[in-house]
Amino acid sequence: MTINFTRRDFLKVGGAAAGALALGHFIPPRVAEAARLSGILDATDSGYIPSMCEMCVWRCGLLAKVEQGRVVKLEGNPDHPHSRGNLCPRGQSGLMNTYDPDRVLNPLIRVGKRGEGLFRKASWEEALDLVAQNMLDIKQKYGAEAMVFSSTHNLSQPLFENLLYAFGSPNYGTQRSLCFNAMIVSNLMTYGMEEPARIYDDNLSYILLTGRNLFEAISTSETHDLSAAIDRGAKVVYLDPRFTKTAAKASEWLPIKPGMDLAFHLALLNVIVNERLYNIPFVSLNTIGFDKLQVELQPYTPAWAAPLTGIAAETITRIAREFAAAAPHALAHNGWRTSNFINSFHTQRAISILNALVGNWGVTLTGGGSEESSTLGAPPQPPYPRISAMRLDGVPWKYPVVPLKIGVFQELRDNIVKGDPYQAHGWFIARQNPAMSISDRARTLEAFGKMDFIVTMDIILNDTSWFSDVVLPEASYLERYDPLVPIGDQVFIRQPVIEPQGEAKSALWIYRQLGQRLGLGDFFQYIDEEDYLRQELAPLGVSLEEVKAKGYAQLSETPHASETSEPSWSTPSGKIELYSDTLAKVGFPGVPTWEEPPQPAEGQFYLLTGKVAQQTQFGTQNNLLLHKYSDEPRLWMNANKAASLGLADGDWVEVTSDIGKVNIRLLATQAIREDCVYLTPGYGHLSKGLTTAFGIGASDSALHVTYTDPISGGQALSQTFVTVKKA
Ligand SMILES: Nc1nc2c(c(=O)[nH]1)N[C@H]1C(S)=C(S)[C@@H](COP(=O)(O)OP(=O)(O)OC[C@H]3O[C@@H](n4cnc5c(=O)[nH]c(N)nc54)[C@H](O)[C@@H]3O)O[C@H]1N2
Ligand SMILES: Nc1nc2c(c(=O)[nH]1)N[C@H]1C(S)=C(S)[C@@H](COP(=O)(O)OP(=O)(O)OC[C@H]3O[C@@H](n4cnc5c(=O)[nH]c(N)nc54)[C@H](O)[C@@H]3O)O[C@H]1N2
Ligand code: SF4
Ligand SMILES: [Mo]
Repeated sequence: MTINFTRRDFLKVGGAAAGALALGHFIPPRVAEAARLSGILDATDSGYIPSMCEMCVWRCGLLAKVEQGRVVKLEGNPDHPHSRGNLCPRGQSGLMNTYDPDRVLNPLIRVGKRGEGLFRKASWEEALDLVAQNMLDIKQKYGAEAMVFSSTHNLSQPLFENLLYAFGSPNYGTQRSLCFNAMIVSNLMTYGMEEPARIYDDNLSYILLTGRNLFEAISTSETHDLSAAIDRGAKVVYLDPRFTKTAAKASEWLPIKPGMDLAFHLALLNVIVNERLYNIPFVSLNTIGFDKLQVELQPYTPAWAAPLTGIAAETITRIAREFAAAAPHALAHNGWRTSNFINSFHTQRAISILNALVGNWGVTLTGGGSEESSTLGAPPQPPYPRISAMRLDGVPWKYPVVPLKIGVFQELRDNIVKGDPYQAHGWFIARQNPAMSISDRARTLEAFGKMDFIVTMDIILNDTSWFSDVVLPEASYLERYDPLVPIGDQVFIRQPVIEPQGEAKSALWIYRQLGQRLGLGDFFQYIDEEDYLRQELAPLGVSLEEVKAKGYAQLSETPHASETSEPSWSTPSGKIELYSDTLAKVGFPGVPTWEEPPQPAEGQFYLLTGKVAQQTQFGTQNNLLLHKYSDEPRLWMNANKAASLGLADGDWVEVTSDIGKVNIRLLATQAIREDCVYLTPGYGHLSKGLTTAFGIGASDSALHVTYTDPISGGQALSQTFVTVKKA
C-alpha cells in the first residue's frame, strides 16, 4: 500500500478530532505542553506528529517535527509514560537512522560469494518469490524444523511468530538469552512473574544496583526515577567492577570482583535472616521455604564473602542492616542484562529473595505499567499446526525451566554448527545482528556457512545481512506503522511521520506478502497496515484517526494492582517460593546456593562488556550523529596495572582469549579494577556496507567464549579471560 500522509492531513485530522485551533506553525513540545495544561491549546495542534522511538527497546513516545516531508527534529512526547517529554541522546539522533546514507532502500539479492558483500537490487516480487521458494524447498526436503527463525524484541514480532509457527518450525531464537534470561527465569521461579523490579516509589530511600548502569544503559523513565530518587536523598549502593557514570552518582561504589555478586547477596541474606531483620509477618503470610533457605544460608557469613568479593565484612553487614532498616522503601534491583556468569541464575534468585524478605512488594516491585495485549483485538487466524520436532536450542530437553519464548540462542547457534540433533538448512533473521551479538563470532559465521539459505530483514546492511542471500529492507521507524502498544490504560501508536524512502516497506506488509506466498495467508488477515490497526482497535471503540492525532488512546480505567490489594503469585504454591520445588524436581538446587565462578589465571584479565549512552547494541554505530558524539572505543585497563605491564595510555595492544585475538588502543584509567579490562560492545564491524562504522574499534564478540548458565540458559559474558600485550 502507499501511505499518503502529509503534515497538512495530520493537522486536518488533529484539528477535526480535537475541534480545536489548528496552528500553521510549529511550537516546541514543552511550550505546547504548557499551553495544553493551561487549556489554551490541544496537544494535537503543536505541529509535531506523535509516534514512538525505536532506537532501543524502551520505545519512548516521540513528537516528530516534519518540514517539507523531512524530519527535522525529534522530541520526547510529554504524554508518554516512558519518555515523559524526554528522549535520550540515541532517541534524539534517531532521524539519522532514517537518513543514514547507507540505508538499504531496495531488496537485495546476493551475487558474489557469501561474505563478499556483492548484491544486486531486485524488485519486491522477485525477492519475496525467491525467499518463499527457498523456504518451501527446505521444508519439502528436510522438514519445517530445518528453517530457523530469529528476531530481537520488536513490535511486529507477533506477525514474525505467526510466520514461523504457521510454517511449522519450533526453532525460534531471540536476544533474550544474551540479555536477561537469568533475571526473568529467577523472577518466574520466585514470584511466578517475569516483571523486573522498577524504581518508582516516591518514598524509595535505599537502592541496591548490581551492575545496572542506569546512567549509561538508559531506559529514560527508569533513569529519571533513579535521578529523582538521588535528588530526594535516597541512598544508592552500586556494585560494578568499573567506575561507570552510575558509580559516579551513587552514594557508595563497591568495585566487586566479577561473578562474586552471588557471595555478596548470600551474605546480605545471611545477616538479614540471622539477625531477624526481615519482615516477619510478610514472610510468614506470603512465602514458602524459609526454613530451607535459613539452613542453606548459614555458611554464607559476611566474613566468608569478604575475601571472595573484595568487600569488607563490616561493609556487607552494614549494608544488610541499612537495607532492612529502609524497608519497605528499599529496592534490590535485579538488573537487566544479567548474563554475566554461569552462576548468574543463583545471583538473581538471591536478589529476588532479598526483596521478598523485606516485604517491599507493592512498594518497590510492581507489575503495573507493563505492556499487556489482552485489551486489543487482532485479525482472526486458524490455530498453528502441531509441531513435534525437538528445538535445536535445548529447550526444554536440556534447559527444563527456560520458557519456550525465551530460548537459548547461543545453544541454537552451536547446534546448527554441530548438526545436532538434526541439521538446519535455512535461517530467517529479522531486526537482529547475531554475527555481533552472540559470543564467539567465528562460530556464528561457521553456522551461517551451514546454511543453504539466509534471509535478513534490516534497514542497513548490518554484519549479518552482509552474509545473507537476500536482504529485505524495512521502512525505518519514522516511515512505518507497527502494531499498537498498550501500556496500562493507554494504547500508543507508531505511525509514519514521513513517506518511506526508496522501496522500503513495513514489516506488517513484508510478513503478509511472504505469508501469502507460503500458502499461509490465513495467518495474515489484514488488507494493509491501517486495517491491521483498526482490527486491533475494534473492541476498544476508539478510532484510528483519534489515536493517530493524539499518539495514543486513553481507555476506560482498568483496575491496577494497588499497594493495598492482596498480592497473589502464579507459582505452583501460590506463594513467593524461597524454596522452589519446580527447580528441585529437575535436579537444580531449590534455594540459592554458592557456586564459585571460574576465575582468571595469573596474567589474565576478566573481559567486561557494558553499554555506552551514545550507542545501542550493534546497530547504531553507523548513525552519523551518534558517531560524532561517541568516544573512540578503547580497551580500559587500570592505570597502575598498565604501568606495571609497561603499557601506556594510547598504546596499541593485542587482546587474546581462548578463541580470538583483536588489536585496539589502550585507555589507562583508575575507573576499573586491576583484574579486569573493558571493551565497548558494538565495534569492529564486519560489514563494509556500514561506511561510517566500518574500521572502528574491535569486536568483543570475537573474543567471547560461549559459556551458558545451566539453569537460566543465559550466556556468561563476563566469564571470558584475556591476556593483553603491546601490539
Ligand atoms: N545507551 C544504551 N542504553 C541501553 C542499551 C544500549 O545498547 N545502549 N541497551 C538496553 C538493553 S537491551 C539492556 S539489556 C540494558 C542493559 O543495561 P545493564 O543491565 O546496565 O547492562 P550493561 O550496560 O550491559 O552492563 C552493566 C554493567 O555490568 C558490569 N559488570 C560486568 N560484569 C559484572 C559482574 O560480574 N558484576 C557486576 N556487579 N557488574 C558487572 C559492567 O562493567 C557494566 O558497567 O540497557 C538498555 N539500555
Ligand atoms: N559483547 C556483547 N554482546 C552482547 C551484549 C553486550 O553488551 N556485549 N549485549 C547483549 C544484549 S543486552 C542484547 S539485548 C543483545 C542484542 O543483540 P541483537 O538484537 O542481535 O543486536 P542489535 O544491535 O540490537 O540488533 C538490532 C538490528 O536491528 C536493526 N534495526 C534497527 N532498526 C530497525 C528497524 O526499524 N527495522 C529492522 N528490520 N531492523 C532494524 C539494526 O540495524 C541491527 O542490525 O546483544 C547481547 N550481546
Ligand atoms: S531510551 Fe532512548 S533510544 Fe530508547 S526508546 Fe527511549 S529515547 Fe529511544
Ligand atoms: Mo538487552
